[in-house]
Amino acid sequence: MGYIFERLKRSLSKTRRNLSSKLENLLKFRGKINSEVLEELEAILIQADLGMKTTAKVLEKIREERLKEPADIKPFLKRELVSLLLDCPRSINLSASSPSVILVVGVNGVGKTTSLAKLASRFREENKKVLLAASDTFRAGSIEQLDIWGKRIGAEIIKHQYGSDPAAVAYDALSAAQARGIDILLIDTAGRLHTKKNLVEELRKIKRVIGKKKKEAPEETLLVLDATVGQNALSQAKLFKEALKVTGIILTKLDGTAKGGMVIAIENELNIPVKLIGTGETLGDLVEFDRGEFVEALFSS
Ligand SMILES: Nc1nc2c(ncn2[C@@H]2O[C@H](COP(=O)(O)OP(=O)(O)OP(=O)(O)O)[C@@H](O)[C@H]2O)c(=O)[nH]1
Ligand SMILES: [Mg+2]
Repeated sequence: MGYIFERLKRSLSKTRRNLSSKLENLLKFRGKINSEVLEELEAILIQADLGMKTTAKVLEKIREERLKEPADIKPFLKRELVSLLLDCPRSINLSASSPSVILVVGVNGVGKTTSLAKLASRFREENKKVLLAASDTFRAGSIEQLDIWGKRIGAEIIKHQYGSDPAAVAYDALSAAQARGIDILLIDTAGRLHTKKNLVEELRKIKRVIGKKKKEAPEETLLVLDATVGQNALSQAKLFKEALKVTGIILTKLDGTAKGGMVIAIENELNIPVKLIGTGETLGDLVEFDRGEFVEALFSS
């Protein structure tokens, strides 16, 4: 736990400050744990964006275990929060037959394109051949933005005109990836559409089209959520989850928020693994999620 842990810790500093200063106050309470203490704890956890359901579970467990001493709350919370997070592998799923396809989805402005670039950059560092597909054909400037990232990280991009069919771009990109011996194709998508057409439907079409060309593709459908919006991210995730068979979450902007408890609510209520977290705006600001390290960073001084 060196550099990466420090970065994680730094990105969680707002959440930690929010959580621990209030917890410390609570722990100064001299009597035994009573309903007043539990109410206070409930408020603290909700303010850290653990969500109603998850917070209720934690409180129920405290009652169940008949915790008496306020001093026992912190170690209890550490254990409990780890166990509320999923016990599953979190690495990006790449298939044995190249190219692996990673579809990046989410509503507008959450950090899809930036996260895609960070991920692509990481693959480039591993000397993998990477191709980017500009399937956001809607937002002004989106294609140029991807172009710039591509040049910076040494990845080619496949693009069409603005307003063209995002699924056609994805299809062409997969053809190109197959022809060029690309290891990983990453598909950038829009967060909003110019037509009334449902965003989820449009994304499903992308999936269908690439699935026709490669049966297992996309190997990953990564949903990008912005941690700063708090519980709204949960409703966004519900929208995408079933329709698109989301395989993992990238939680961005953890550095700018005190709502880091989001991670626990997402995993506990949606059962989708958070695979990566965004800790800033530069290419290196992407951290693989580890539940033990996360909780440790949340409570460390
Ligand atoms: N602080 C911080 N900023 C981030 C992070 N990830 C993305 N951003 C910023 O969020 C803003 C939006 O990022 P984009 O990657 O363009 O978001 P998008 O989802 O592709 O947006 P649209 O294409 O408009 O739907 C940019 O200013 C990014 O630099 C992060 O982890 N931390
Ligand atoms: Mg974008």
